[in-house]
Amino acid sequence: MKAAELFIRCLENEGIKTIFGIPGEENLDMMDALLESSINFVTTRHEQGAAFMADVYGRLTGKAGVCLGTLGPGATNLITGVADANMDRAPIVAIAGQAGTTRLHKESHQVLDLVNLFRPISKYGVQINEPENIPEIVRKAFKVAQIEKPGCSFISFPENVADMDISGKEPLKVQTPLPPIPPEEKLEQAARLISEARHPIIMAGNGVIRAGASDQLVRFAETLGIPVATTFMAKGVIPFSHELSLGTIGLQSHDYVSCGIDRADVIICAGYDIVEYHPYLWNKEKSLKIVHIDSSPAEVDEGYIVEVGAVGDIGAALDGIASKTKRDDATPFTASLRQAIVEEMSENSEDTRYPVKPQKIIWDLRQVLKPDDIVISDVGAHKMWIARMYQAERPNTCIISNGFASMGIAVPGAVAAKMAYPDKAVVAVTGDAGFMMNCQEIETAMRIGTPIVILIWTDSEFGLIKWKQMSKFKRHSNITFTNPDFIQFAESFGAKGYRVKQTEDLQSILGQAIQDDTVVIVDCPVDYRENLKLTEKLGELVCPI
Ligand SMILES: Cc1ncc(C[n+]2csc(CCOP(=O)(O)OP(=O)(O)O)c2C)c(N)n1
Ligand SMILES: [Mg+2]
Repeated sequence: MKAAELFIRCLENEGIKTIFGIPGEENLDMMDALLESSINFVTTRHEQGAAFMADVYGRLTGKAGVCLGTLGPGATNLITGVADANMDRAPIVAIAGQAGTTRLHKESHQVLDLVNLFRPISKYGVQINEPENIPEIVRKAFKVAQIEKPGCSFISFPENVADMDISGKEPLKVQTPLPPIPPEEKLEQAARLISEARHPIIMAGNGVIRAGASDQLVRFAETLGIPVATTFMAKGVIPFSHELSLGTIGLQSHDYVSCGIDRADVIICAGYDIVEYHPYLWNKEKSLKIVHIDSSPAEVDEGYIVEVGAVGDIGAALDGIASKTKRDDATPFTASLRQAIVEEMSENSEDTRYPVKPQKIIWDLRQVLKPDDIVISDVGAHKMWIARMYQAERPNTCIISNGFASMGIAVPGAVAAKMAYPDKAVVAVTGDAGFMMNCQEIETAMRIGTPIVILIWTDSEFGLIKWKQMSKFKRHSNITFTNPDFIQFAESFGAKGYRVKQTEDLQSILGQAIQDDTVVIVDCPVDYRENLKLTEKLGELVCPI
């Protein structure tokens, strides 16, 4: 068989059902070999869309999402989505065609050193120079991408190698290594520290979701009566409705949930990545005692000096520590704080002023979605509001990019989420600027039949940047633009569009959009005067505990 066929067989062997991408001249053999395979190729309208689809697919399923582009510009177009996946710890395998090995040593049409280009944004990167290495390369790429901490593997596939014949080679057996159980001694040390703590608190990160250890986390918190704050990327790891939940932490401002950390003496960081929330923002005095429970040793940071580290299987660590800890007083110290947080959530639930307040949009969205439905946020002011106020009840139901935090993830991400979970309603929540960065994927969604709702918070501005400029300089610069008519835009793709003309209609429009069972844009004018009001409110916050 041809090397390209062996390559596709190896992808099938990894359980790959879908590849997102755009064909090119230098991957002709791969595209042709796909015709004989069980793998579905989703042709996107931009390689960035393909990379974001693979990113969200990987994040939701734990299996590497696969994206493909051609050499040169096809590969560079993949980069933003790949970097996003790599920094958000989503498993992804990115594949690019490459020129033949006979012209890689010199100036040559569309040729870039792709392995080097992808190096800072991948865990493993390699060029296939010999067909016989394909089974090892593909196996290694998937293994490295999927093991903790997950990220990107990049494969460059020169066209002359793809066209070569190869015989006697088979895909390698897929093996998934299990994380080791952390040493008993470390669990005991952690238990001792927590037993002696007056006000311990948990900060849970995305690692807990990746480890499938949300139940263990909740059990740990309940057994020991310890409140839980989650990072943006860990939303839903404990249901917001749980009395021990303090909601989400990660805003730069001192938020309600920060009051809990201020009062804590020991912080139990489980599956937490500092990429999400700088320790200097929550451990200014460097006085908190840190218990680090994670799949790998802690990053070095002067604000994150670990007292006890339990490295390995997160669920086993949580169970082990809980069984060894004795707390004399297991009443959570944060009851009044939780009450203030819960009350704030519904403060604007009846507010019908127009344009719609961020808090009200989120409230209404929560009302129409079931606990297992999925929201994918884009990046902007709307993301801050969603992180703060969207009440997630289950892990992986509110997807936020908070490592690389690239605009443009929501629309392609929603397409991938709908492919992964066809029975769940999927809503992309996006700013008007981020929407326009990957709106071309509406065509992909219509063509492949993935019904999604795209809820645009329209302000004709880079809302988040205006918020920051106003906070810092009390004036703003270069943040305004105009939008197309989003309704006509949707209709031009054969999709549907609704404009929210009065706040009273929002909830029924959202409900209808989900029912419509096609791609639907909901254009919702937003009142971002609330942004600076929130900054002022949090600036004057008197902690309720
Ligand atoms: C690709 C990319 N470019 C620029 C930024 C910096 N940035 C973060 S938020 C933002 C504005 C987002 O505007 P919009 O999508 O309208 O959302 P809004 O803040 O108005 O809710 C910008 C420019 C980014 N995160 N990603
Ligand atoms: Mg905007």
